[in-house]
Amino acid sequence: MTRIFLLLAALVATAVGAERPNIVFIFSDDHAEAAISAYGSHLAKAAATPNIDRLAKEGAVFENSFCANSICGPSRACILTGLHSHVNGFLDNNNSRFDGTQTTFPKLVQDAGYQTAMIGKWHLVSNPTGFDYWEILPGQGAYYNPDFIQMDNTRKRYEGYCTDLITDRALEWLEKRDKKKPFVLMCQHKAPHRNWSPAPRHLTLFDDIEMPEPASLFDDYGGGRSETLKKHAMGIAEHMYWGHDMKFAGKDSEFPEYFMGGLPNRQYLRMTDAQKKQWDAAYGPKNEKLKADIRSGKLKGDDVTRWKYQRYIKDYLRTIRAVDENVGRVLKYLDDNGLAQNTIVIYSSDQGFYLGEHGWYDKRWMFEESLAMPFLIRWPGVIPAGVRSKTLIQNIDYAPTFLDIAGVKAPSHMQGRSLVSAFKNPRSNPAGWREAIYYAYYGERTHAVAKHDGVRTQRHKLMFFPDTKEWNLFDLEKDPGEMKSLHEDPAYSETMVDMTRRYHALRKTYGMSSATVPAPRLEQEWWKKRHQAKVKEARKGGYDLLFIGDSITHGWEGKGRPVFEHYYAPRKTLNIGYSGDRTEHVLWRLMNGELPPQVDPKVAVIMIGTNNTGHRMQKAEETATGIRRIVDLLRDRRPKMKILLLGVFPRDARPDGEKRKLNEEVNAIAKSFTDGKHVHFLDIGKSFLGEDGQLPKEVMPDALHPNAHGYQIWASAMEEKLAELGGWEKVSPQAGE
Ligand SMILES: [Ca+2]
Repeated sequence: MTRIFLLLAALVATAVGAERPNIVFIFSDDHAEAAISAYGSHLAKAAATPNIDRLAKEGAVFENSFCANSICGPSRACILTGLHSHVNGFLDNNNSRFDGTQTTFPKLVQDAGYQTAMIGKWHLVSNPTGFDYWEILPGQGAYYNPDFIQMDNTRKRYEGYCTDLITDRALEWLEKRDKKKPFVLMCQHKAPHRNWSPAPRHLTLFDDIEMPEPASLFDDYGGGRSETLKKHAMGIAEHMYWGHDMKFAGKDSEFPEYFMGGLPNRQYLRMTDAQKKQWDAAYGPKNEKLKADIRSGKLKGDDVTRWKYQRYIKDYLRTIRAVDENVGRVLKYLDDNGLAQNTIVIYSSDQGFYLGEHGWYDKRWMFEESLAMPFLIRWPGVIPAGVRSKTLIQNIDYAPTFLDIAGVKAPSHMQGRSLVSAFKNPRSNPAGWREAIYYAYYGERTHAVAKHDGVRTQRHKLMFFPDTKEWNLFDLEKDPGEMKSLHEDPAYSETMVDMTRRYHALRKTYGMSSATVPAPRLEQEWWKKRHQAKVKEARKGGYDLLFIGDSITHGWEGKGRPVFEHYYAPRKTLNIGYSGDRTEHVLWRLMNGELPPQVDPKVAVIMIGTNNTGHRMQKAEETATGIRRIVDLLRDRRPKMKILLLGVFPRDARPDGEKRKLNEEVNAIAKSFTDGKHVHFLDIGKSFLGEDGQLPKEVMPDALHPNAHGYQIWASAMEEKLAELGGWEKVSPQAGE
């Protein structure tokens, strides 16, 4: 009796006493681990980061922390969703727009009673969702006197330096928040992103010292590494702008053999007169000296590259000095307001950056410098102070982690894992932890880095470049600088086999295939126009039924129109079938405007896959994975909607036709996607066939597309199920059919 009472009392005490912790997530842009002294590097001594290091002293540093796709927008999308880029839809910074209607961790913690705020660099094109308060930089934002987009979509310009201002806004929100609720604050800096413009107070910092150079500043890209490396456009020697990057006046390069012209320093153009004066006083004499030295022949060739490296690295580290000072301000606020004990503080950055390694600036490659994301965390009472972890963690883990901390069960579709067990015992891997991470970069115009993907274990890294069909293998223990690929080295043949197996296994685990990477067909004018028209039509809303598919569904607007008018027009139907589309195109459309909040039908009918298999580009299993992704996407965006998934219609006139068999294989897999409640599978293929199994010309003249009669067969065959799912009265065929 007493024992039970004590137990109950203890439980009550725990429930009352265990206030859920707050989370302050301080995030920067392009901050390489080598530029954080807690990580230790050739720069650690010259450019210390004492405030960020405080997190390491009072908490943990994760030494094997990686991104899933090394660019700004995509990394942020991975963090919000817990999903790899091909699943959350934000693949690159050129063509992507974040689909804010999908499930994200801020929405879920908000539902669980947390206050959420997002302040600073967002960079996901669409406005934030899931935040009680947000104030964001437009796109990349500006270092000097930046504009912030407000929640009412107006813009407000603040005078001052961006890193200071973002912290000001964050501290002001902390001050004004509802103090009875736990919170998640995302304080996201622009710095140290290009063009590395220092704060006025740091303009001459490091003027008296030389920064150490990385060993591979003059890399020749040999050693069996991919031939695509040589084609980069991110070299310190070749690709630095005179104005924008190197901070000379004007846009035209005085020494075009060394500096690119064409882009002025746009930050300078934003400055006040006082700011310009300080800037000119700092850069003017240094710039004049460089000009004189090149003119006199004192400085030439590789020595100019060395000078450019110094200019670049010092500016980069100067912007980090401001970040570090502002991390200190946030930590002080938490100390001064009694919040330090129950607030988890994380410092991270969207990906790493090349600080001259391989002769580069920028990111994107799967090499260590840009694959790595700094991750330092302080969680008093949970994470032991001063530990270093080797556990392989990735940005897809953050969402499940934050949910775990907030006491919310992570949705099963999230691909990352909660790091809480890794936090509690940072010295060893949690039981059953991953042995490798998967990475994919999709290729962009910017900086000419080839598309590639790969896997990394504690010791090895395998990369694949699909355009040149090259593999690269690295032994990170023996060759941490990744200067030599071992993919053809006989001593590594077993490692190669093992890593290739891991590569294929992880691609399968994450549902990565040609059928699941969202892809538009915007280069085709008719497709682009149809998409624009459908987005407009979708926004009108008020639909009870949604058709999703390819040319066969598209045909409801052609040969199927009379049948459509009879059955579906009265049910307020939106048809988003597109001739020639494969699953990957449908995925892109659904995440890019064809499923706005106004489209909330009772039922969606999906019939897709013919072109995946028909063009013989994809195997049945791959096609099915693409169909699965469409179903999962709809389940996530419209949890109440019923889905009628139709088996892919038969192709080929003869029953033993190859395409016919392939579609049957797809259907055998797709059948298992049903959950009996929201997702229903129906294979009406047989309705089109003659008794001998042949596909009659009177139904599908080209053995692929139904004619008017064929559409009647389709409507009749699914009417009973459709009426049941939509709660509609069953429609009978028109007289004569
Ligand atoms: Ca970035």
